[in-house]
Amino acid sequence: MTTPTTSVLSDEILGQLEKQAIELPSWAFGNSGTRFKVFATPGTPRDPFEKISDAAQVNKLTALAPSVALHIPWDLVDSFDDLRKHAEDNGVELGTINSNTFQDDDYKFGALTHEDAAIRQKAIDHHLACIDVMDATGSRDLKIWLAEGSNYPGQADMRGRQDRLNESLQKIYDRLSGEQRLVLEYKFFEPAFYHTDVPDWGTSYAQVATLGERAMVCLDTGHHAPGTNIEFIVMQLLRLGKLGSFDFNSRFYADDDLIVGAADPFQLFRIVFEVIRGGGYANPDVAFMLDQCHNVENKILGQIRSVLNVQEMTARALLVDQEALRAAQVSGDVLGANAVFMDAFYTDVRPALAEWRESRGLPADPMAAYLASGYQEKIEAERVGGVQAGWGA
Ligand code: PSV
Ligand code: MN
Repeated sequence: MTTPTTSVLSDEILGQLEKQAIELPSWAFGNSGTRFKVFATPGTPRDPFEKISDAAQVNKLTALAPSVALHIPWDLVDSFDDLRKHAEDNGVELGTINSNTFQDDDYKFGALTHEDAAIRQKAIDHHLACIDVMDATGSRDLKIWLAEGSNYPGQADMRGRQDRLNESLQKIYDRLSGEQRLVLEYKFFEPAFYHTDVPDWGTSYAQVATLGERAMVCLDTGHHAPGTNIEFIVMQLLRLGKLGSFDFNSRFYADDDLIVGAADPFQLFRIVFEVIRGGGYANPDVAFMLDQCHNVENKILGQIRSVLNVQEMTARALLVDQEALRAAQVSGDVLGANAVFMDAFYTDVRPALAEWRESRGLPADPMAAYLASGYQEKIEAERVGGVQAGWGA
């Protein structure tokens, strides 16, 4: 086999790749685990400022991750102005604000859908407080994922819950201003196991469609049943103008939150291909975010690996010869069309990307550069004492 060179990626493709921006989740830098055990790791951040510092390392070494998503209340700080300044000093921005109505006893039977108007109002008020945070951080998107549903047939009035959800969302949406948007994430199960109030893209779409133009759908790649054709959903939401954002991650079984592209790189390629095909790539209306946890691997390296995986599959998707593909499709050349698609997928773009990185003053191998940087040793030495941040703190 010959070694690919930069010629594998044309200047036009490199120009497209230069526009790529992937938002990192603050919670990826905290300790996380399963319901069985959360492992502590030396050097784990103890507050949101340290999470931002770690996220900034990923951007410094890859130029791919210019913003960081926050989760409220996990990332509450006394001064969001200070946090914003800390981010800017470190070369990144504060991004999407995620609400959290899944860790409060009042929400056992629902939050925005609850039968009790007082609890619904409490959940609405939490979202309004998140919008206040957005005003301070300059964030554009409010991302809402709801842990609401029921465990047993007959337990809940599913129809009434949809109606209450819509009313609650409208109250939240109406508080947004300027460029701010609401993105509603869906998930087919967990923590409820019989029915979930926003289980699929269709329900999310039905809900946001009535709110207004700046209400969109968030697609978390880990939130579908096995075998779901996720790229079809991507195509449809782009077609409808309602794909607001991605939460990228990988799953083998449930909502595993593993490194994007680790479980099924071909699926990631297919998804990114449809994003490009549908005009969603490097389009500010479609935010690329990660939603991952690193339970056993180094967290900063896990995030570097993740953004590189997205970049590699994007480069491959950009390599698809769209004209040849279209010609094969029109002429009914089934295997020819498939071959055009697979040729791009099987092209190893890694050497070309490494060369390109070096040409831009970035390390050819960001993973190795991180290990050689001394940053990990520094945080392990400095961050002793205090309480390590975790998923949920
Ligand atoms: C829910 O499983 C989810 O995907 C939502 O995006 C939450 O905000 C996030 O995970 C918490 O890790
Ligand atoms: Mn998610």
